[in-house]
Amino acid sequence: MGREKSHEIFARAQQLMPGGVNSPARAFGAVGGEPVIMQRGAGAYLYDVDGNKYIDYIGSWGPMILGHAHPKVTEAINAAVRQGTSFGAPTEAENTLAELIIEAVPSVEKVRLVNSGTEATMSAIRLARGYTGRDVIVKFAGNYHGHVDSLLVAAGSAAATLGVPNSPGVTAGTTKDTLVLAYNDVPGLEAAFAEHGSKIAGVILEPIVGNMGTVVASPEFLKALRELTQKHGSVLIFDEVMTGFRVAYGGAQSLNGITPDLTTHGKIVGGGMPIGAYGGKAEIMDHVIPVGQVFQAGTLSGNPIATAAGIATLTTLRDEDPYPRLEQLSDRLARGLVEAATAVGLPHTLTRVSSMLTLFFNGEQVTSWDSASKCDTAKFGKYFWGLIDRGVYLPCSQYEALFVSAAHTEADIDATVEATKAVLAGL
Ligand code: KE4
Repeated sequence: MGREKSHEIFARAQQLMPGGVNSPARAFGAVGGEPVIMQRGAGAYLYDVDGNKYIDYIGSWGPMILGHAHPKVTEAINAAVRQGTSFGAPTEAENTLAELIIEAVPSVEKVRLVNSGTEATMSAIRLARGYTGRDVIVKFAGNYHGHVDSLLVAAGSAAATLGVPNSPGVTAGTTKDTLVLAYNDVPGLEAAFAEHGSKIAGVILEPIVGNMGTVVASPEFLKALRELTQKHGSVLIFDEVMTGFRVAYGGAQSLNGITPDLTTHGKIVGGGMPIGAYGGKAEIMDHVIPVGQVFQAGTLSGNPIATAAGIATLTTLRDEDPYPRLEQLSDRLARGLVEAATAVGLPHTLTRVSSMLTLFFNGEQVTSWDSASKCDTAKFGKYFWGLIDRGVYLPCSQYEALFVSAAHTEADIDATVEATKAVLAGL
């Protein structure tokens, strides 16, 4: 499997862009080697510039639940682009996409479209602060919400868990009001609210985490989150940028039965085009400018091309309901991966919710960053490259979720399992 052209293009890319990429997630930093330059996608497959074909399980980090270049999405984009690409004025398509999100997610009564998941979470925490008049935001280790300054924090001194910046350029002032707690840790959450409750504007979490690998919030944790935020008048924010329309049409909240105050979306709602959204109770959302005072704006927010792609994607998901098939395919894949790992005695666990899943190179159940951080990431890197060389393209980090699309087939799944068996046998 030659990748000469890829190597050439990447060498040039490194002279033009930091690390040769426009997002570090694609830089293969966690697995070594250099990224593969892709030429095109079709259904469940990606094709690189050297003509190699891959069964794709990244799906653009989540958006491509229908598969690449789905005809309905492509047609919608083509039709929209002929009308012009952006007007900077309201369009009816924004109503249509907003209605689809509101219909799908009962806790969302009003929604604001933005251009990325980061913008959605940044705006949601600003809204929580503006609505409550408080400063403190709680987040959880191992949860990622985009590159929002105040959320780029590591846990500070164990006691206070006050956030200290984990990126140069983020000031101590920006993160001093961010509390970082352990995911699935109910006593820790209770202690934080006992000490800071009246100052906590909001709590943001991935209700099913994708960013430390797939990790599920326990029912006790979710119940405590809802009760404590309710009791202290804090805003509960579900970051469903990844899980929204992924794990179910109604997202994680439709599975766990917890009603958040605000929800953020991204990825699938744009069908591969740049879109994010934040929404929730009208009473909170009406604090957003121009109705309220909380400022947020965006030149291309709700633009005609992105909304066309999002509308086509969500209506196809709603009308064709691929979720039972995604469950079947993903269960087949999960069983095969576990069988392959067990056959070679590899310490592993696997967590799956619908079509997002992670095979952890770790014999301990992963429930928080503490357990996730014990994974054998070096061995994962070898597994990753072994699969690449056999035409299977996984997320390039142990701390990501793998995604199955409606375009995958049983044959793709079985080929992936066979490749896994071959690679693990050689590790
Ligand atoms: P974006 O700004 O990348 O559209 O969304 C940020 C974001 C917010 N919330 C959650 C739960 C997310 O997973 C993300 C982005 N996810 C990563 C991959 N896990 C995006 C990959 C990348 O940064 O290139």
